[in-house]
Amino acid sequence: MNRQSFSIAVATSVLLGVIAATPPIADAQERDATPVQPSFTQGEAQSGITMLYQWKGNNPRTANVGTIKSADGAEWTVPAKTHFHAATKAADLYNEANGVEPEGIADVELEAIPVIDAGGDEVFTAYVFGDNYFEFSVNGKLLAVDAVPMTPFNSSVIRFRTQRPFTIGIMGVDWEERLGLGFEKFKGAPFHQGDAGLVAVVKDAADETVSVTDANWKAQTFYTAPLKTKECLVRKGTIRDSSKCSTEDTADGTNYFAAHWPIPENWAASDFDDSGWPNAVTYTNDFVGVDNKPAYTNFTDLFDAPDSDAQFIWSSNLVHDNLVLMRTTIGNQ
Ligand SMILES: [Ca+2]
Ligand SMILES: [Ca+2]
Ligand SMILES: [Ca+2]
Ligand SMILES: [Ca+2]
Repeated sequence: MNRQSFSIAVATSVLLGVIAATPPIADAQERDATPVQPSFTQGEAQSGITMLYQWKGNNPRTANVGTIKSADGAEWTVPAKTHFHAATKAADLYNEANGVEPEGIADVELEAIPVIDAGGDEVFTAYVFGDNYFEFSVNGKLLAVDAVPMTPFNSSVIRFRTQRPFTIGIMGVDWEERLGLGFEKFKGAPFHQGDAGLVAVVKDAADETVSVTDANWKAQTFYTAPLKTKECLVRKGTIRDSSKCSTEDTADGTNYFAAHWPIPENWAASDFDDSGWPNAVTYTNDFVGVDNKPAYTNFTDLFDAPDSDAQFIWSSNLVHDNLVLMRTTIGNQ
């Protein structure tokens, strides 16, 4: 319901003596930390198939999106509804597709990267490597999106101007080729379960690190697949735990399920209440498997700095959780 009809509904409820007016459902569920029930889909998305990006080089992949309906009639964009075409692309730290392949941070001309206005006078620089795709917001404003949705594995720099305290919101997407199923086609395996992970470092104008991804961040999943059965997904409060779901590849995954949850419209805003979200889970470089990815390994002095080591983060399941929202707030100095 829109704001006006909601106001009318509230007024009517009060007139009728119904004290507890019912707010819009997503809002109420987030505020009360009442678990939001997922919608389940089964099989591969067949409609709205759109190509976002095609990479024909090493490890060639086509990144598509599609739509699929759940039994309750809701339509879901998989693997995620993105702003890939509409939003500013984050500048390349390392991107083979654009021929940007510096040996290290010393070879990156940071001053040439435009500063995006997020309201304020202090300039910050964020360095992000995501498997596979991210969208980066500050105080609810989308500043930039990953230039490559799936492959090649790239990394990005975002310079922005804001003031402390400020909230960073990152949408992370583990891309897929079997849309709606969370499977990719990998080295001849037609239904392979791909994994995810995101690492970020934020520095101030004096090159001091003000934030690294770690277990203090919040992370919640909104799309979990493939699920061999719906029952392997355990929901307890706001915990969405797919650790009991099989991570095995399969010869035919077309009957597998997926769980989808609606994304709160204001999830990236500074005043969004993320107290019900789980803390991010950290993963080692080895577990994520970055040793053959120069978009990461050329910048270990950034991502693995001994005094401020950024951790790979994600929700509790690096394989099944394919759309994860992550948040942190950088306080005053
Ligand atoms: Ca990417
Ligand atoms: Ca992946
Ligand atoms: Ca690290
Ligand atoms: Ca996955």
